[in-house]
Amino acid sequence: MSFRPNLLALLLALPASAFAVQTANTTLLVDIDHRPALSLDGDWHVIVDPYADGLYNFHHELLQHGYFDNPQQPASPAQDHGPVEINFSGMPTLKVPGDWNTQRPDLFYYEGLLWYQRNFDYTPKVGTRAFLHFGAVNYQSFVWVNGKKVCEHEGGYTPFDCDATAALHAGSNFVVVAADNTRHADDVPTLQTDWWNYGGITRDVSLVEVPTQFIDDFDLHLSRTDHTLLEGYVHVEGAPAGSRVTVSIPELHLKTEATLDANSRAAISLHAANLTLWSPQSPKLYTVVFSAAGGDSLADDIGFRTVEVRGTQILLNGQPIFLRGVSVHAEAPIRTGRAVSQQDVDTLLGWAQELGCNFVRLAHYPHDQRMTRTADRLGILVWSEIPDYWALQFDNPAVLEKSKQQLGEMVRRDRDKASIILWSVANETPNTEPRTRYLTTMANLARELDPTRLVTAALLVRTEKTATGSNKIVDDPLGAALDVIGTNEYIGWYEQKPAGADTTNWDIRYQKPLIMSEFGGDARAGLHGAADQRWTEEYQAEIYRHQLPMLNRIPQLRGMTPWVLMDFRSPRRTLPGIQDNYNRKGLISDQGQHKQAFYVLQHAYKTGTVGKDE
Ligand code: GCB
Repeated sequence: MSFRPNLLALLLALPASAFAVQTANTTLLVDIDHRPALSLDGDWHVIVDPYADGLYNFHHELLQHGYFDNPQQPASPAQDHGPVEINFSGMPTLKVPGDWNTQRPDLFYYEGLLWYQRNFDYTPKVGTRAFLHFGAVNYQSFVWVNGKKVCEHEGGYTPFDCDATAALHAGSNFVVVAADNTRHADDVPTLQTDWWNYGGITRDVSLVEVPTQFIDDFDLHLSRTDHTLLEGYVHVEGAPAGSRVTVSIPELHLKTEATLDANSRAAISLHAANLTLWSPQSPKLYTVVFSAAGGDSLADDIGFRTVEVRGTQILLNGQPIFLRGVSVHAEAPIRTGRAVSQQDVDTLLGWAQELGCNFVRLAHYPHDQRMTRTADRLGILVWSEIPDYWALQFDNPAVLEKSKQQLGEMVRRDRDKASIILWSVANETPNTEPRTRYLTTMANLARELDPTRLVTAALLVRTEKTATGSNKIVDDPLGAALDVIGTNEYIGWYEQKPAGADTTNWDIRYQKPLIMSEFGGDARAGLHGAADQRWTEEYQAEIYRHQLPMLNRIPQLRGMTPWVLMDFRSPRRTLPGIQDNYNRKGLISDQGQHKQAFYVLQHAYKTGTVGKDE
C-alpha cells in the first residue's frame, strides 16, 4: 500500500495558515559536524500513523490543524484548536537517531508514516540564523517547528538543513517530524532492494546557529599537477560581493585571503611546500580554518592527496595502488538495525582493517558521516554510492531529478574527505538505452560536481559459454562514461560451482581500471560441512579459494570489494534456520563471528597474494 500520494495531496491541500508564512526551505551546510550545536538526539515522542490521520484535525476544522501543531499539551476539550484526542505527551518514545524497526517489535515490518515530536529550549540571538540539521530521515520527511512548516526532504540517506529561524521563539519550542518510509516505484531506490527499509530519523538531529553571513560550502584539495598547490573555493551565504574570506592552515603557518564574487564565492589557492600527503600509510589530516568577514569561522580536518587514472592504473599521489577492499552495509554489528553510532563505525572499520583492507565500498547509499570521517582518520580509501540500484524508472525524468539531488547532497557533504576516491552512480542496472542515458548523465554530473575524484558504477557482466568453461564479457555501454569499471559476479553461488572460476576468462572491452565490486556466497556462521555443501562456512571459503586465483588472472584488476563484510537484514532472505531475514554473505556474522572465508581473504590480503601495489 502506498501512502505518499495521499500524504502529498493532503500537504498540498493544507491552507497557507497551516504552514504560516514560512515556505519549505531546505539547504545543506558543509562541515556541520564541526559547528557548535544543540543536540536534539535522544527520546522523541512518536505516533504511528498508517492512515496519515495526523494531517487532519479529525472531524472538524478539516485540514486546519494536525499532529504538526500539537505542542505536547495534555488534550483538552476546551482547546480552541488542535487535535483534541491525541497529544504527544502521552505517547511512547523512540530513540533518535535510530530506525524504528528494531526499537519496537510491532514496527519491525512497518512501512508508512510515523510522527516524531520533542521539545527543546532555545534563546534566539540577534544577527543569527538557526538551522535544524538532519543527518538522514528515511525516506520522506516533513518538518514543523512550533506548528510552522520549515522544510521537507526526500531521500533516505543524505543530510539536510531546515532554516528554522523565523519559526523559533524564546523559551520552550517544539519540533515535529513526519517520516514516511513507504516504497514507491518512482523513488530512489525503487520498490525492490536487497536490504532492510529501516524507517525513521536514522541519523543525528541538531540545532545549529550561524551568523547571518555564514560559510555554507567550501572545497580545498591538492592539485593533480602540482603537489604543492591547494585549490578550491569558499561560499559565504548572505555575503555581498567584495567581502573577504581567509583560509589558513596553522600547522603549516599558511594563510591566504580572497574576495567574494557576485555569487558570494571566492576561488582559493594556497602554496604549501612542505605538505605531508594523505595516504593509507600516512593518513595525515590538517586543521584548516575558514573565516568570513561577517564573523563566521569554521575549522575542518582535511587530508590532501590526488587520485587519477593512467591507462588501466589507479594512481594515488601519482603512485599505482591496489584496492584491497570489502563491501559494507550500514548495518549495526551485534545489536542489529541501522548503524548510527561511532561504536558501530569503529567496529565495522576495525574489522575491515583486521581483514587487511585499505579500501571499503560503502554500499549502496551514502553512509553516516562518521564513517567517512573515521575512514579519513584511519587511512581507509572509500567508494561512496547513491542508491541508483537495480531497476529504477530510468525513463522517468522526475526520478532522474531525485538521483541528481542525492548525488549532489552526497558530494556536498563529503567532498572534504580525503578517503573518498570514487563516486559510484549505480549498482547492477539493466543494459537498456534509457538506463545508459540516465546514468551517463549521472556520471557526467558527478564529474562536474567534483572533478577531483573518479567516477564508477557496479556493472552486470555478460557470460558466454566456451568449450572449456565460460567467458565473462564486460562491454556494458555505461562503461564508456566511467573512469573505473566495477563489476559484480557470483560464480559459485548464483551460477556454477566454486570451481567454475578456474575455467572462467575475463574479456574486458575497456582499457580502464577494473574493480571486482562484488563476489561471494552465503554461509551461516557456525554451520560446518563438506566444501560442496551450500550454506556452510566451508562452501563459502571454497568460493573465495577459487575466486582469488581467477581475479589474479585479470591484468587490469585494480581492486576488489567482495560481498560483504557482515551479514545484513533483507526481507528477501527467508530460509528459516539459515537466513532468518539476513543475507548471509557476510565474512562476519551480525553477531561478530568470523567465518572461514574471512581468514582466506585475510591471508591473501596480508601476504599480498592478490593484487600487489605496483
Ligand atoms: C548483488 C547486489 C547486492 C546483493 C547481492 C546478493 O548483486 O548488488 O545488493 O545483496 O547481490 O547477495 O545477492
